[in-house]
Order: sequence, then structure tokens, then C-alpha cells
Amino acid sequence: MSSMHSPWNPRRAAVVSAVLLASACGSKSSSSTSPTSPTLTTAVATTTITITSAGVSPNNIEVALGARVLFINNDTRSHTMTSDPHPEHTDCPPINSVGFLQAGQQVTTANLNTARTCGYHDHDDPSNTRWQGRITIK
Ligand SMILES: [Cu+2]
Repeated sequence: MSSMHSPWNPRRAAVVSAVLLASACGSKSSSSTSPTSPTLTTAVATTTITITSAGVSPNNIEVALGARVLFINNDTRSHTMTSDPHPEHTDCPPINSVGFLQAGQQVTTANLNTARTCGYHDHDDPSNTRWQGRITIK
């Protein structure tokens, strides 16, 4: 069985690349994905998210079913906070109640009445992970 030990086995290489191609094209995720994923902190139980020039904080929170989340814009520029996915914003419509926030303005979401995990982003800067976060409703 000298072929088992040859450094280059074209048959095996063909099988491996076929598998890689299949996995790359195979699964179509139905969940929303942002272009890039934010680095999430450990989930914090709070209903207040503060926006500064450094980003949203905390960027990973847990709230009780039915809660509202307050977004406070302490940045010097405006932000438009919306549900993932961009640009449809269909995952968690109550987050879209926040929308446009002037510098210094604060707005709450509508009641989060569905137990699920919601991602959000700044619709004006959708690929910037600084303005992305997660709200887990349970
Ligand atoms: Cu968007």
C-alpha cells in the first residue's frame, strides 16, 4: 500500500476539496447575520444601553419578557438604532421604535414581547461593530 504513504495523493485531495466546497455552499443560515459580528461582552442584566464614541455599552444584555430597553445617546453624533438584519430590520420590530437618536437624546424600545435573541445595529453605519449589540429576551 505505497499510495497510503505518498506525500501527494491526488484522489484524496480531490475528495477533500469537494467536501470543502460542499460545506461552503451547503448551509444557508436562516438567522440574521451582520456583515461582521461584534465582540460581545458577558451578558449583563440591564435595560439601559449607553452609546458613546466608543460604541454601545453594554453590548450584550438580558431583559425580562415584556421589558423595554432605553438607548441613551451620549455620543456627539446621531445614531439610528434598528433591529437586525440590515437593511430589513425584521427580527425584532420593537427595537425599531428607537430609530434616530440625536446626540444627547434617549429613547426606549417598544415592549419586547417575544422571547428570543435580538441583534441591533446603527442603520447609518451598519457594518461598524461598535454600534452593534445583542438583547436576549427571556
Ligand atoms: Cu439597518
